[in-house]
Amino acid sequence: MENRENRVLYVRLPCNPIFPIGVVYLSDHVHKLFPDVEQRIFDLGAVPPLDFAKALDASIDEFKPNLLVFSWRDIQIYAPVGGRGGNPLQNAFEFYYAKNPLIKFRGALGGLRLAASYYTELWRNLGLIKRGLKRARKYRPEARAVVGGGAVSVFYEQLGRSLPAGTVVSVGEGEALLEKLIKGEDLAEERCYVVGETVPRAKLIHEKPANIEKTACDYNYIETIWPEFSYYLQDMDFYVGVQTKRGCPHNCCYCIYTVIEGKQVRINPADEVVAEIRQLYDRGIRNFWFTDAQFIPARKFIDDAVELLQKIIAAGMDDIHWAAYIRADNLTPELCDLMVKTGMNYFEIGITSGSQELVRKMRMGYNLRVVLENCRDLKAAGYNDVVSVNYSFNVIDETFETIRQTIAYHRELERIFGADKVEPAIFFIGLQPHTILEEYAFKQEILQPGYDPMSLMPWTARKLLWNPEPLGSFFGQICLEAWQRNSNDFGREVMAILEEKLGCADLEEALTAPVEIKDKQLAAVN
Ligand code: B12
Ligand code: SF4
Repeated sequence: MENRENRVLYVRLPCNPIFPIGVVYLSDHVHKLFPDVEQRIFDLGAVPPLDFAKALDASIDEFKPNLLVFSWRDIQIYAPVGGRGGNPLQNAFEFYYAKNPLIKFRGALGGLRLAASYYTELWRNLGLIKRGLKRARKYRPEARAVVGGGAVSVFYEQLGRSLPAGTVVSVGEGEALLEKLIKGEDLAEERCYVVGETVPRAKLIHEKPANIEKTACDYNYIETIWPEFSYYLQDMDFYVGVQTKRGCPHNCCYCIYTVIEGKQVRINPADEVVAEIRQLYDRGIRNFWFTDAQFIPARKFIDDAVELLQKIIAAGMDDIHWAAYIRADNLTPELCDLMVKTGMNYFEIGITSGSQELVRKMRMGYNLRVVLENCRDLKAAGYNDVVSVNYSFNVIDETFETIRQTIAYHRELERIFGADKVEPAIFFIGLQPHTILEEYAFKQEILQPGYDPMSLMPWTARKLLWNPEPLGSFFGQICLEAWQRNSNDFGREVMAILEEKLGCADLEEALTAPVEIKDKQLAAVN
């Protein structure tokens, strides 16, 4: 491909209105390397569903790209919240666990509706990719499609089967791959494969991402190639994504971020991050989501977080708010103070369990006692906003005792922040490929290698929505009761019912893990 001829169209596939930071960064990177390449961003997240095909056609007819960069953010929908096809967790649990046949039937119907909407979205997105490519080839017969993004990174092996031959399927960050595509270079070394030509290498997802130092995104340029940019500027409650680092060094058994982004943490220079925030700030944005897998992945990155927050203050942006995933074991009083001063007004901590013993078995590397101490520091620094605490019950070796410990832990967090400020987000793990938990499921013969991780067929979905017996049905009943009592406050209801039924442990018990790990199975998997 001659540079001069390249016209790159970025199509963000339909998605809830989350800022399409992935394509923004990719196009910024390409522009910095190849200023002559014509680019355009087309965001289907800002288009009503009935108009998807028409709008895509129009965009291709107008721009006539020879390279179509499709960005697909999310596919998996298990969550305790209302998804696009209803509340997936509730439907599944009603179907699996309800004793009342009417509720079971409602769950089955809900599940069917959900499966229908899931498969419709899947096929619709695949259809949009095919349609776009075909249309572009009317103008540029050599036009090529490349697909990537969070969803593709997780399901790259499965998605390739349904894409047109010649499509490049990308895993993880796309900057280096696009560079090579534009230069017309060989892709063999990149984290990708070409449908119909190459097959994904074994362990492709475990390969390290390219080490590219990120500079501030140039929004002056972005707004010239993205006519709908203003859509995201209108709603002032919107949290616009800004990345401050990539990678996570941890090994949490169910998590794939650490594989997608790699274990090596790469810090985006603080001055560049601030310069990027400044450009958005000058356009009226006041809410930012630091899209890092973890904002403070380990203690050695505390200084980087401090530097960034100090520079935000020095830049005089004192009326912003920000949110992020925070490993609260990596805070210091100074950092807490800066977090409050710079306007952090929401954060999520994914401790998964309040039992130190289980946290250790899940290989999460958290010291729960330290988390509590740091939360006290954060409160003392003046943090008065909401913290969402992600719990996933029944991942491995859960017992009534460890549940009681989780309740004790949660109540302590409530004592620190105030019960109204601590939101228990009850997730059940959606099992993902390439995780330690998947290997564990193979070893335990819960899943067979070759299963389809994207299947929503009830017999597979029941295993992928991780809630194994013997406690599976117990949790099923608890959740059903919680939805019945108050589905708008599901997490708190679950905690209340568990406490009514099982009581609450002594906090000290929760914080102390027995030295001897009885069950080393999960640890042995890795
Ligand atoms: C931050 C984050 C959030 C934040 C977003 C905040 C915000 N305002 O932006 C919050 C908490 C809101 C969130 C919510 C959800 N998230 Co989320 N989130 C993430 C996370 C940690 C980072 C995403 C991100 O912005 N990264 C930074 C940008 C720059 O990277 P990027 O967009 O991925 O783009 C890069 C690459 O993907 C690639 N790329 C992107 N497009 C393309 C295209 C091509 C052709 C190529 C070559 C490359 C390429 O290059 C880009 C630049 O390097 C990822 C996990 C991860 N570590 O990636 C999950 C992730 C994207 N989320 C996921 C999910 C499922 C969700 C939810 C749907 C969960 C739920 N069930 O409720 C919700 C709802 C989202 C929605 N659409 O409504 C999944 C999606 C995959 C899947 N399993 O289906 C991920 C991958 C996590 C996971 N492993 O499960 N999320
Ligand atoms: S700390 Fe968070 S991002 Fe890192 S491996 Fe664990 S769950 Fe994943």
